[in-house]
This record gives sequence, C-alpha cells and structure tokens, in this order.
Amino acid sequence: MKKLLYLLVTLSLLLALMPVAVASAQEAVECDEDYLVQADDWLSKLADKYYGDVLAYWAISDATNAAGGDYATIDNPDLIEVGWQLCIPSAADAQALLAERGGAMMEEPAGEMMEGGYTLYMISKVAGIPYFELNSKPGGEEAAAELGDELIFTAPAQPLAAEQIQMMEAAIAQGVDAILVSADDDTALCPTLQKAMDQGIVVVAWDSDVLPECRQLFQQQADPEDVGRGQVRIICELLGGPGVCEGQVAILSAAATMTNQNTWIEWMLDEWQKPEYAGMEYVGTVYGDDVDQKSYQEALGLFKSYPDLKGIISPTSVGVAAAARALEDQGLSGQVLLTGLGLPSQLRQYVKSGTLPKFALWVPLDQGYLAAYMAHLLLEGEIEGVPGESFDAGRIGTVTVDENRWVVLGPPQEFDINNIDDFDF
Ligand code: RAM
Repeated sequence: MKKLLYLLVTLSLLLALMPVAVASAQEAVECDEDYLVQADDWLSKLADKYYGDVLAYWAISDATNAAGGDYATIDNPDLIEVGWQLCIPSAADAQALLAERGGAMMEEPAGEMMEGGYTLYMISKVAGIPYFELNSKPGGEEAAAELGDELIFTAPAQPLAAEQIQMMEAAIAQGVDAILVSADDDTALCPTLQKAMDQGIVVVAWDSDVLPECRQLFQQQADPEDVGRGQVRIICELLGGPGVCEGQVAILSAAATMTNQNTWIEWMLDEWQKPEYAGMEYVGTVYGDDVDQKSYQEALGLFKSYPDLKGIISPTSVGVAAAARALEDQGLSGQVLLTGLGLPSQLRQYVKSGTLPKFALWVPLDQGYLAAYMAHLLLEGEIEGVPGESFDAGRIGTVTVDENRWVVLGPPQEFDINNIDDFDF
C-alpha cells in the first residue's frame, strides 16, 4: 500500500472554473490495493467488483492518475490496457473522490460541459482500423471543431456489442450530449440507446445501423443496394464479364452481427440471381470479424476449402486488405480474383500488382463529418430527423432525410489502375 498525496483530477477544467473547490479537494488517499489490468477488463467492471457500482469507475481513474510513479496514466477511462497498474482506493476514499467529481460536474448545466458546445461521443466498431481512426475520426473532429463541439472518438478493444454497451453506459453516466455509433449488432445495443434517448441524449447511428427505433437518424454511407449489386457486378467483370463470368466465388465479411455488411450481402445475393451471373457459383460467406489476423486466416481457409476458387468479395476494409495479402503470400494473385470495399491508401499496391484490380468505397472522412454534423443539428433543434427534411450539412452541402430516416452520403466510388493514384485516403 502506498501513501500518496491526492490532487483531484478534474484538473485544468476545474482549475479554470472552480479554483476554490479544487483547493479544498486536496487530501491524502491510499491505494487500498494495486491492480494489474487483465484481458477483458474494463474500469466499470472493476468498479462493480470493488464498489458494487459500475459508475464508480472515475474513482479508480482519478486515483490512478494522481498516484503517478509506476501507476498508469489514464487519458480515457474507456480505454485501459493489459498490464497497466491501477490504484484501487478504499470504498470510503472512492466515495469522497466521486462526491468531489460529481459535485464539480453538477456545477455545469447538462449539455454545456464544454464551453459553448456539445459533447459528442462517437464510437466505432473496433479499435485499430485505419478506416475509422484515420478517416471517420478526423471527419467527426472537423465538424465538431467547426460547430464548437467536443468530439470524443473511441472504440472497443474487440468488435463486440457487449463492449460497446459498456462504453456507452459509461458515456451516458458522464452526461454526454450525443452518442454516435457504428454498431457491432443491430439489436443488442437497443436497450442502451433507448435509455439514452429517454434521457434526452441524441442518438445517431453511422456506418453500421441499429434497428430504426433505437436511433434518431442513420448516416448511411451510400445506397446499400448500389453497394451490394456493385460488388457482384465487379467480380463478374474481373472473371470475364456478364454472361461469361464463371467459377466459385466466396464472400469474406466482417462479423456475422454487423448490419452494414449483412445488408450489402443481402443485395449481393439478390443480384447474383440474375441470369448473367449463372456461371458464378456462390460458395458461402466466412467472417473475419473486422480483425486482421482472423480475416487472414479465414482467407487461407477459403483457399483450402475451395481449391478451385476463382473469386472473393470482401466488403470490409480489414477483410479486403487481409485477403489481398493472403493471396500474394500464397502465390495466388491473378488466379483468385478479389474485389471489395476498402481504402485506396491500403489497397493501392494490390491494384498495381493485379491482385485486386477493382474495388469501391465512399469518402469515410466525409462520413464522419456528416454524422457529427447531424448530431449537432439534432441537439440544436435545427432538425427533427423526420423523413423529407432537408438541411445544410456544412461542406457536404444539402442533404435529405429519407423514408428510412437515413441521410445518404452519395454513390460509391470505384477504384482501379486508371484512378488509384488520384486518391490518398
Ligand atoms: C470496415 C468496417 C466498416 C465498413 C468498411 C467498408 O472498415 O467494417 O464498417 O464500412 O469496412
């Protein structure tokens, strides 16, 4: 057990806002226990274990940050890493820390935690995907900066609805103004999102939808029918063209619960019924969960299960990059043709080597921007999110809410050897 001087860590915000309160919050606290973070740990889970209250996670976060030395520095309580050393204060100390923090936060009216703006909590499917972190995130931040909001961009360590739920519950407890989610599951998130809406929190789904009753609007990247039909059209083109294309073709998807991939696949299978694809045999879909290694292994599995495989469609930025690598590692480039949805920056080399002659995407930076813009306008009451409503979305221009309460970004763009060097996202 280590004795340490604790300086309450609502830090600069409070220092600026409440100098008197902060001065009085200086006190000595002890780490009742040191805790090393294990796989699958979450601060709220530990708070539940030690204090019987998932919302007491701030006490662990604040005490750990104050502890210094070998203890971790927690910038975002939603993201802790295996091996980090945490300071677990006694229940009494934890209560005192929460009282200080709660009291301080209550000084700020809900919805006005940041000066002059809203707090937008934007969550993607899983951490570590360039599509999200190098594109959707800066897009969301760009809109938030323009509109005077704060955007917190985060993601679960694994592509699991249970982790998204836990993170969103914590965000609700912290009093965010809007939740923007790319869903790992269309139904499992619903009770949490409905609770958020009941509390007046704006809910916008983006990229991967939830059931319509669980969000106000959905930022749809492109018409899913165009995306799905387009993927089958492209693989047929790569295998000889309509009426000629033939051979076994498989789909390598993300996770089986992910709405956007599932919707695209429905449209692919519908397109596949057309007579011009009669020679192409759909052999099935495998799931790489939007995790690189799993996707790579699933691609290898396909090569093994279907030695005569002629084509793969991978409608996920993670899957398509992993499949391209697997094809080249196995010397199958050109023998099994690949298309999918992915980032030009990740796929350029495979277009040039002929492994992936053509693929599609929209501009994910714009997707993040539009989603944040929509959340802001709902918060301002400038839009209600009802079908038929048109509004100005900054640099995107005028957009319209359709009958599904989707706001569609635009048609997908196709990339091949002729234009791949024109795109750097
Ligand atoms: C992955 C994710 C995302 C999808 C893109 C195409 O990054 O699955 O949801 O929109 O691929």
